Amino acid sequence: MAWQFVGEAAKLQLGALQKVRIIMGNESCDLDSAASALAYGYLQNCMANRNPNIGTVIPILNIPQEDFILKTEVCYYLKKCGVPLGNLFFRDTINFDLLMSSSELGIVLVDHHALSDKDTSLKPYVIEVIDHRPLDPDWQWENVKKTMETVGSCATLIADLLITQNEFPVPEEVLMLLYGTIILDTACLSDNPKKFTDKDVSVLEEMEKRLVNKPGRSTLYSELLSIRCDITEFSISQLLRKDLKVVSNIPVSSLPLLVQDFLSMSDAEEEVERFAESHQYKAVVILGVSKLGTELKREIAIVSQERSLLKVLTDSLTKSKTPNLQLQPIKKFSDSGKVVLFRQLNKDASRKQIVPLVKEAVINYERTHSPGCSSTRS
Ligand SMILES: [Mn+2]
Repeated sequence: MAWQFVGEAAKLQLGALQKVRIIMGNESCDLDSAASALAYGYLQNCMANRNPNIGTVIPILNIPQEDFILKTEVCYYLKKCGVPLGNLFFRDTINFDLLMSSSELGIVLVDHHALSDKDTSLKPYVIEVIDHRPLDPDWQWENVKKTMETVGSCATLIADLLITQNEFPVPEEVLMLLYGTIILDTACLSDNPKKFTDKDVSVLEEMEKRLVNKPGRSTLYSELLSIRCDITEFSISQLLRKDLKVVSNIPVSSLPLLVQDFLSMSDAEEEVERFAESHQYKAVVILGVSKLGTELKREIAIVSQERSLLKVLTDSLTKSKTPNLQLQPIKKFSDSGKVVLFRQLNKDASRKQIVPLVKEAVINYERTHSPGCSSTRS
């Protein structure tokens, strides 16, 4: 039972622990972050059983608990690999302030190494970093134990640490958890675009030698991929939250379906407005992608009650030259006047390119519309 320590940690009274070691992935809580935290937690817990200096090992998922259900492939695959989902700690169910004041706290960052603004208070407690991104010059982590190598998946680095040690057994369920993660992160070692390195391949092959019940690579990949895209059970607001980036207080939500189809769901427009109201967003930008076979289609909608903001955002996206999104209006979709919808003919432009355009538009808008702003300028 590799995950027994997860269940045991759930029963403990956190404020009463002398030493605690938290293993934490990044805020997207994708499969890589979740699997890396759990698998490294397993190894650390084995070490802690011999070395009491490590303390109680607790892997946490770095999202609010209510958002866990949105990470369909993470829920599914953790469960499949035997992780007791009901015993997991999440970002809002672990009390860092309590741990900082009552215990000797050590934090291991996996699958990221740059802390977000809200996490900077954790910095003095970080004792180890394991990441597969290139080193961020602002986050050098001097005097902290570092395992950093640019590979396809952080799970590759964790698996490497596990299979190159022989002090502790590596259970099948721990290997499987990492194995599926590497398959998903590297798109099953696909060449277009190439998301893997020689190290991902050699680690994967070594794992295959050890796995007793291994599914075929491509079978496992399509299984995980189809579950990641399975949105049938979601409400409108869950869909909007599933893959969300908020920039200048405007949410830019990515959906795995065309925006037309999304907005055709019953009460979708009202639900989007309710979502905006409840978070005090003045507008919502929705990006839809659908892939049928090899054909990729993209659409963008902007929803806002504020006509002037709607216009500023629309102008910014339609008039952008870098990149030129090649937006083509889709005939009036709603009579409310609060929604504009476009087909995006430039298929290469993704949210990464669109977010800066939204940000710039909002800054311009606020400069001209926020009361008192122009009068305070000298
Ligand atoms: Mn990763």
